Amino acid sequence: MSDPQPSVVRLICGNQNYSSWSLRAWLCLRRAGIDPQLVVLPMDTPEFYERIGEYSPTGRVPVLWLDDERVWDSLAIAEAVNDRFANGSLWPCDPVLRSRARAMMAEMHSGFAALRHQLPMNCRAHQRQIEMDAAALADIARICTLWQEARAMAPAQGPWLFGDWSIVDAFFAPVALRFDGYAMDLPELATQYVNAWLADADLRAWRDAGIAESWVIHHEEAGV
Ligand SMILES: N[C@@H](CCC(=O)N[C@@H](CS)C(=O)NCC(=O)O)C(=O)O
Repeated sequence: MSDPQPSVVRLICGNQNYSSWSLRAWLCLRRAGIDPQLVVLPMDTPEFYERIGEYSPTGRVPVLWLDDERVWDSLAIAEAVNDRFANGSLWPCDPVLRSRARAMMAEMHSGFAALRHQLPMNCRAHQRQIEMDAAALADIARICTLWQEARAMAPAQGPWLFGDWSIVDAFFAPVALRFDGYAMDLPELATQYVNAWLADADLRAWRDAGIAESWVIHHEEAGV
C-alpha cells in the first residue's frame, strides 16, 4: 500500500521548558529532517484544558498530526517518524543493538518515576542544588549503567549511546538536561554524554525556546 507523505506535519506540545515527552518526539522529527509546525499548549492552565480536546485523544501531549491523522504518545510518535520519514534509519542496523536500544527506550518510557518526579525537566535549571532520596539516586545509577553498557556495545565512534544517533538518544535527552540542571556527581562517561547533548543544535534550539517562555509551573520548579 502506498504511504503518501503528509502535506502538514504538526506537533502538539506542552511547554518547551518542562515537557520532556514533547522534546523526545520533536528530536525524532528533527533527526528525520522534519521541521514540524509546533502548537505549544501551556500546561497546567485553563487554556490547556480548554484546547487539548481539539488535539489529543488522551488529553496529553505530545500528539503528532500528519494531515488529519493523529499519532499520540512519544513512543508511538518515534516509531511513526522512523517508519514514515526515515526509512527505518533511526534505529541501529544491528538487530542485537536495536533490541537493546528498544529495551532502554521502553525502560525510560515506563520507569524512573523517582527521577522524573523529584528532578523535573526544566530548561532554565543549571546545576541547582537539590535533595534526592534513595530512589532517585538509584534511578540515576541505573541510567549511568545503561549508558555505560550501550557505549561498550557501540561499534561506531560517534558520541551517541550506540555511536550513531538513534531514537533511544531522544528518550534520554531530557535526562541529560536533568543531569545538567541539578548538581550531582556523575561518572566521566555520563558527563561526556550529557555534554554531547548540550552541544547538539536541535536540543539547544528547543532549550532556548523553553527558556524564553514566560510560563512558570511552580510544582515543576525544584532545587535552588
Ligand atoms: N506516555 C505519554 C506521557 C505524556 C505525558 O504525560 N505528557 C504530559 C506532559 S510531558 C502531559 O500531557 N501533561 C498534561 C496533563 O496531564 O494535564 C508519552 O510518552 O507521550
